[in-house]
Amino acid sequence: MTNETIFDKIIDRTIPADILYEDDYVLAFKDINPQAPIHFLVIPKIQIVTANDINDQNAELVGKLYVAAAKIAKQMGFADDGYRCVMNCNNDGGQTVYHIHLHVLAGKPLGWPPY
Ligand code: DGP
Repeated sequence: MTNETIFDKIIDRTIPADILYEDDYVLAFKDINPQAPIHFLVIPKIQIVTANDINDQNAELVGKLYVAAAKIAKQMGFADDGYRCVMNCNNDGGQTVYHIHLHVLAGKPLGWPPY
């Protein structure tokens, strides 16, 4: 599956998003349906469909999602309080957009387990 998703439209600015960070490789923007006081997504600018498609060739790019999350956490001032990074995979994981994205949730103590 390599169909375009809504995230391609956010990358090319066809639809608006509240963008927090961008570099040559990744884009970060606020989640439209926040599940915590701070909730944004970090996505690669090229489509990787699910976590199952992460491999040795794209591992460095996937690592950049975490690098961006850490940079933003420091810039926004919640790095020391803490945060959660989640990547949902396929149906049981709750994935609805088939372009991998790191959810970054913060702003309060988060519950565990997440169900
Ligand atoms: P997931 O269920 O893990 O695939 O998460 C998809 C997330 O994407 C979900 O939390 C809502 C968010 N989302 C879906 N469509 C849009 C959109 O058009 N704009 C923004 N900002 N977020 C979106």
